[in-house]
Amino acid sequence: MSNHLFDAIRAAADPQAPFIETTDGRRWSYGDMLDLSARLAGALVTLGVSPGDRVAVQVEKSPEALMLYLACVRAGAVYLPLNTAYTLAELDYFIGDAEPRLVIVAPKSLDGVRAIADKYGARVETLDDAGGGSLLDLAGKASADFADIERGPDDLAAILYTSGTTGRSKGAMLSHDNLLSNAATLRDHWRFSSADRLIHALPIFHTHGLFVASNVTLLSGASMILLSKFDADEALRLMQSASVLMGVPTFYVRLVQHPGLTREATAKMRLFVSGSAPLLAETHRGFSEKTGHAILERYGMTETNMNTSNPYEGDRIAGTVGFALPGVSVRVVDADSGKPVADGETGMIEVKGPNVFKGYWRMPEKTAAEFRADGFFITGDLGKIDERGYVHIVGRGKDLVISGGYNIYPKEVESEIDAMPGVVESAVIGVPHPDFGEGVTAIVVREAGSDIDERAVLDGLQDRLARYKQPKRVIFVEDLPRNTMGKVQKNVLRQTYGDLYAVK
Ligand code: MCA
Ligand code: AMP
Repeated sequence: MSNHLFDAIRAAADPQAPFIETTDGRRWSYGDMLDLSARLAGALVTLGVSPGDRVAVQVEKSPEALMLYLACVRAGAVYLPLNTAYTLAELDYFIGDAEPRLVIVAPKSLDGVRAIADKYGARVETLDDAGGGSLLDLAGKASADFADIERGPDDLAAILYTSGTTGRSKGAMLSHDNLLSNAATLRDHWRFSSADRLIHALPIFHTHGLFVASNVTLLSGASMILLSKFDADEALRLMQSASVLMGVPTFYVRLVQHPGLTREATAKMRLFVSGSAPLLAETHRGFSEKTGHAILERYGMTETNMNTSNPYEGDRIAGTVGFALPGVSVRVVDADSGKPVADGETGMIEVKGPNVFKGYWRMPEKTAAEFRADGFFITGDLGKIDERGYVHIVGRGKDLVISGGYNIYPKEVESEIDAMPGVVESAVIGVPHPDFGEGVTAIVVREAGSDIDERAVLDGLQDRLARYKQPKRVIFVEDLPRNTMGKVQKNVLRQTYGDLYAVK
């Protein structure tokens, strides 16, 4: 039987070749990958997972967690990874909306998550980051021969939630071919081969660490060193035996500040990729001055996988995200009329190609609203294409903050703050931050007589929102600036508080 994505992964897998190494010295070959993903797929089927069922996963990063993703692909399930920072309040929404058959959690979260899963009729099993948990116990009893479930190019492989500008998060439905076509394109574009060794320091619940980093490695038969999280000392040490690093701009900001970043330290590396948020030109230049390497910046979205990339050979220009990837069409249009703007002019970036998702889970109207009649997806990013064809992202048409590569939708944070006693209203903005790129910042108007302060606002958010969404600062004002239409002028606030996090 054919399984569109896994057949390609299997074809690239030499059972003897190394696949994953962890920093504590554990190793998995491609043969181990085939074996464990088969056993886990068998365990999923035993637990009642049928083709098309969602399997929600909130576990710490580990080789077994990656194998679980592959097991879902093999079992024809829809993998639904969840940020480990999400609170129970946030999980309740995802589980209620996606209605997974099965939820896999870290043992420490079992009690809290079980109460939610019970409510929505989902079963719960555990997986820890040290090779234990009830799911692995079951996998241990399953066969290493698993007949992969038939899946075609358009069948769903994953749903990744991406926060909406209004209302709740939307589940982006990604098909087998969305993932496979993009990973194959990136493998070729970035010249990946089985000789590569990736420093994998990104989380594996988002597109960057899960699909870009892992699928590209798998399709090349390359290997990776799996770090539980990014650490500049560790990354520099590993550069002696690795060839590629993929990271968000914060990785590179921290590396540039590190005294150990030198030409010698990076001499064995072939490629440094950055994405998920804008890489400052000064970081690009600083890195290049210290190492001689030009960071390769690319641009993507959960809904579209990767759209553009700076060239492998040719100029990697700071402040640009390069050219449309082969097979992907990128255009810049006037946001209102939908008509293409002249070269060099700013407009809405739209994309079309095999990389673009199948729509938002159970939200046909929202899906329809984000596509043009000719099939182009409206990204919400503002950009321009220069005379050499390089795409520049110059802003966002959507109210979004990106902090350390994580997206935060201000509306979600504002709704939580506005619901607190003593608050009239709030505006949440992103302000330049030396480490995270943008720092989430709340500007709050209190009710007359209320003594609510910064601490109280932050404490109130503790169990409601993941830590990275919580404001780094809360500032109180008499009134929010508004335009004549009564709309809050966030640009004025961003200007007023622009140097809040500036290093003095
Ligand atoms: C951690 N904290 C954060 C963030 N990460 N706050 C804001 N933004 C963040 N991103 C909090 C911690 O909870 C902690 O809070 C404090 O900040 C300092 O933590 P620290 O130890 O410095 O953080 P870290 O563990 O080193 O993490 C920073 C990080 C990490 C390495 C940048 O956030 C990260 O790996 N980000 C990558 C995100 C990513 O993969 N994005 C791709 C999305 P306290 O001390 O108060 O408890 S996919 C995507 O966007 C598209 C498709 C694309 O194009 O790729
Ligand atoms: P996500 O919803 O997590 O997939 O984030 C996608 C968003 O991240 C895009 O719509 C962009 O706003 C932003 N993004 C990703 N890569 C880049 C980049 N290289 N430069 C600027 N913004 C980026």
